[in-house]
Amino acid sequence: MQQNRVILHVDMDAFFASVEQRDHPEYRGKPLIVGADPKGGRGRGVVSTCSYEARKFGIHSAMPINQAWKRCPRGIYVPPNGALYSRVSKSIFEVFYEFSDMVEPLSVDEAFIDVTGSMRLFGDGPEIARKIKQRILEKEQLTASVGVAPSKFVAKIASDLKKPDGLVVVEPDRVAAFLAPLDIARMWGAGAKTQQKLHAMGIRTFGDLARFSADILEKKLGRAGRHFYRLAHGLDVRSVKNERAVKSVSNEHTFDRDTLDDEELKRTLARLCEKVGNRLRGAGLSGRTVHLKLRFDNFETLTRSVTLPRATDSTGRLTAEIMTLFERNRQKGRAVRLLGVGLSGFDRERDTQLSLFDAPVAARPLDKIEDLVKERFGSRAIHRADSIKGKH
Ligand code: TTP
Ligand code: MG
Repeated sequence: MQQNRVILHVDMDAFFASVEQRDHPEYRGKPLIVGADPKGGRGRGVVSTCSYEARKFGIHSAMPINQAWKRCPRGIYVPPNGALYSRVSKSIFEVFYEFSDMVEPLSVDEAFIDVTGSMRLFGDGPEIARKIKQRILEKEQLTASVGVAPSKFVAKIASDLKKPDGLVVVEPDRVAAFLAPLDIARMWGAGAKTQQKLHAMGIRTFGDLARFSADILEKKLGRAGRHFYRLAHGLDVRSVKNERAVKSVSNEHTFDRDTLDDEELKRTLARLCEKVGNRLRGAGLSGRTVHLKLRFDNFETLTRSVTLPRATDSTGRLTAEIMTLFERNRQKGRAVRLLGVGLSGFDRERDTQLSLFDAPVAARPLDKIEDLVKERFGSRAIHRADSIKGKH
């Protein structure tokens, strides 16, 4: 039996609208609509989001702005300020990473966080959820709602139940009881048609669904039926996918024990660069911005980057840049918990640029040989001298 995971789902409350209300006290307590210009009821765009005060009028995300206007002409209408929300989003995600390495972003204001490995340091799931809420409030003066559960599916449902500023904890032995009364509309991946079918079978809640066997559900609903069966019984085993940014290639290593050992640190960095370089070339990508992540034993985390004049996919170049960043930012005498290496700023024109201006891969024989050997024998088959014990 797999060990129970403890997964948090964090979702900011009325995100864009809350940021605006924070920065403009005159908007607080009022129906605030962030979105397209309503143009006195003739606007053609949509609502991005609105404050909870505006939701009382039936306004919601993606509603045509002229409909919102009809429902609440006296509301305050403001255009979205994307750059501002991105900054706040980044700051919130930094809070998540203070508590765990395993963070899966779902959108600008929402993520799964697997905290199973963080409990020794920070307390149990509910305790970490409270700390994250508190940190976000102190740092950004914003509220978040959190669900704590043994699976992603249940955590996501839980975070939504007591919005705003909610915290809902579902213990592993309470999953079935928690789901039973909930509307089947909350089922993941069940569109309008599937819901009609479920209703036709007399299924309105998760409890109703749980009374059917997997075989019958599969017969009636196809493969989705078996999937629904698993979800309704709390058997969601999908793990939190640790991916920091969609547009970067990166790799991290958490040491079994925090380390001060110079040789071990540099060897690990070299190996991470090797992996990243390998993946870059495998995906046909080259990038300009090199990132180093350095987490100390108390979870304090530094991220440092350098942008190169030209894009690269060379392991050698990446390693040289990373070693410079590391030397500049390490704090001698402080033990390291985690190291990460990444590359972003991908060059879209790469194909043409490569053939015209850049050295083709074959001109860097070391990279080429490494890739070929790995392709053939697996990633452990070959390592550069600087990532093998005994150098440095
Ligand atoms: P959500 O988390 O879906 O909504 P929310 O944070 O505004 O409200 P809730 O308290 O219910 O979580 O989306 C996050 C942000 O993404 C939201 O503030 C605005 C933006 N967004 C859009 O621009 N268009 C959309 O259709 C949706 C759903 C969200
Ligand atoms: Mg939200």
